Amino acid sequence: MVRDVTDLYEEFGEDRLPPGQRKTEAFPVLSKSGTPEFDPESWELTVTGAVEDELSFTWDEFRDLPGETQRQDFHCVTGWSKFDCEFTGVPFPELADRAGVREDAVHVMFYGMDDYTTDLPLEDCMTDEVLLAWGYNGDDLPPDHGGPLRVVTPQKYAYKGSKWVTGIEFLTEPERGYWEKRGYSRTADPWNEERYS
Ligand SMILES: Nc1nc2c(c(=O)[nH]1)N[C@H]1C(S)=C(S)[C@@H](COP(=O)(O)O)O[C@H]1N2
Ligand SMILES: [Mo]
Repeated sequence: MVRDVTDLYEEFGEDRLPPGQRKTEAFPVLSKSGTPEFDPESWELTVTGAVEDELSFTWDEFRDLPGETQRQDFHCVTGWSKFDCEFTGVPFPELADRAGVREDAVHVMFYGMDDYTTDLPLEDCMTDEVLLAWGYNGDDLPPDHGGPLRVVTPQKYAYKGSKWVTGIEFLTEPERGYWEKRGYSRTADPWNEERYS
């Protein structure tokens, strides 16, 4: 079963294609550095910080979590948008609920295996469309696109979705991630063209 969430733009703007974006059929790869190696034996995802119970998952444990498939759009801040991507994975709130988010948590930092980081306000993450995705169009998520596991954020520019994610940290104060330190927006709403801060 595929849940179509491509209408979520209606919450944010008039048009499915955000202003200043071009639609592409390709799926370009955008990485700040190379594609890291994945070893299913040593891979670990940790959920830490302002939570009741810090969590860690092996690859097998993570794959046993209940997942879902969603049809989503993908908007890169450099100006391309790809419609109708089918991602399979675990909704962020499912993971947050398992850890038990503390009341003083306000922000989230995601960590990728390539030393990427990106941050979002907690409330922007607590929506089912933010997926920790291992599947793409019925297959495993390709390594260049963040496999084995990435975050996707269809309501934000795609730099908010860390590829090769292995860490999620709940923060009591906002902090800036890799692109956010370099001038990109902390909130990154494509319909409001929040590209830079
Ligand atoms: N770990 C990591 N995640 C990342 C990036 C990166 O360089 N490293 N690039 C970001 C940017 S700018 C975009 S547009 C998307 C690109 O995803 P894609 O390569 O699958 O198109 O991943 C985002 N997540
Ligand atoms: Mo991007």
